[in-house]
Amino acid sequence: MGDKTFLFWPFFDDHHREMASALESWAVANVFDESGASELDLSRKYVSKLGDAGWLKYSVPAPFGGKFEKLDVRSLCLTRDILARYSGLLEFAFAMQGLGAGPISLLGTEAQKRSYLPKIAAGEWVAAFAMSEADAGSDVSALKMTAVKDGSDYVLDGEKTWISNAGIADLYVVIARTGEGPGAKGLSAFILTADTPGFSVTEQQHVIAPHPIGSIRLEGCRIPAANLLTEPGKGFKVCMATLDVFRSTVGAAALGFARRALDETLLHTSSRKVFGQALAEFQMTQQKIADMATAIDASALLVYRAAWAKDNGAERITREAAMAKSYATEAAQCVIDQAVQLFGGKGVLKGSIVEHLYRDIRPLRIYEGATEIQKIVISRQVYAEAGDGNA
Ligand code: COS
Repeated sequence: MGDKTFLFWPFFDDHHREMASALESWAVANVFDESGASELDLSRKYVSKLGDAGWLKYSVPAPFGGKFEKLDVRSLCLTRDILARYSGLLEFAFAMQGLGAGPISLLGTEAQKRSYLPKIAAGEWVAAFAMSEADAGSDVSALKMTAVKDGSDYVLDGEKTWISNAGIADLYVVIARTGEGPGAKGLSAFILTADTPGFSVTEQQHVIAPHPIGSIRLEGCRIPAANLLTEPGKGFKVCMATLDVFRSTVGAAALGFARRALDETLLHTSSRKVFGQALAEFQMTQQKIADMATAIDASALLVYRAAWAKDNGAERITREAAMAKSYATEAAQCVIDQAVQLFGGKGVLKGSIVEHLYRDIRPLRIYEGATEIQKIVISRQVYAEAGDGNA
């Protein structure tokens, strides 16, 4: 990693700095040669590797195989920031364990946590968060999957799509309609294991930054009511509370991609000669580098501000997380685009690092709440805080 000065900002403690240094050395030594292997295989192997090395302990709370009493959002962000510099797939494997386990970590009962979290922290089980449907991506309140109470069970029917880890996950947190009220007020969250009769993976989707993602079908999936997370009708709040935590970590992953792009660009522009001098000597290059570095620091300030606020007891970080996610992902796209520009032809050569980063960053502006949704969230919060009736 190039610039490490941000680790001395007041957001961090000594244990964060120690973890960052150890993780970086581990990442350098443990990234696979990913060429030719399937993203499903690679992700499964990365989850095991991360589990064996103890890095997934950051994804769950301490009494259940984790590192800290409650999730430490700064550690989650730092981990994504660092892993993203070395492999988008490795970073993804780490992130999805946290997101899939997140609703259980944040809102599960003692028994639910005890049953599932240790296996996720050890990398023995792969986790997934199943919320989106074909007609319910940004508008969560429109989702159609049903869960009907039948004695001491619930029976789930419907389809989900754009589910990360579909095909390799052992456990899915599924959001379904239980009908306590209209729209967002009639949803509930359930824990469903992939061996439940009636569960199937119907499609693997192929995206520009390859990772395991696909569609699942639930046909008469019967699960015990003990697998309900919190109360019936609270499913929307489960989603929003989980996303509040993990959206800032998406910003952190974007930051990692942008940092790698800047580091690569510094090396390239220092050695590449045009018109008799290094690219770095042109003021037009220097302006681009200055903009890239400033965008990275501004993103880091927003990401780690959100994480620090949550770790320091904020009940909700809706506004801070939405700012961190939208700003850092959009900024990283611009940083990487400038890197491609400065690499010239090499920047668009398939397999080059900046070409990979150019594809890696794009989905982050969409998943876990597109930039446009984050802007709605931010403006509502700003109006609400100003006491304006428009919120
Ligand atoms: N934490 C806790 N509760 C929250 C919350 C949060 N961050 N955000 C909203 N809520 C609560 C609200 O307080 C409200 O509760 P009451 O009815 O008790 O007042 C309820 O949830 C409904 O909130 P709201 O009216 O704001 O819901 P909307 O349907 O208008 O949806 C958006 C708001 C668009 C912001 C939401 O649907 C969203 O984030 N969509 C994007 C989803 C997404 O990330 N999709 C990609 C999936 S990839 S994993």
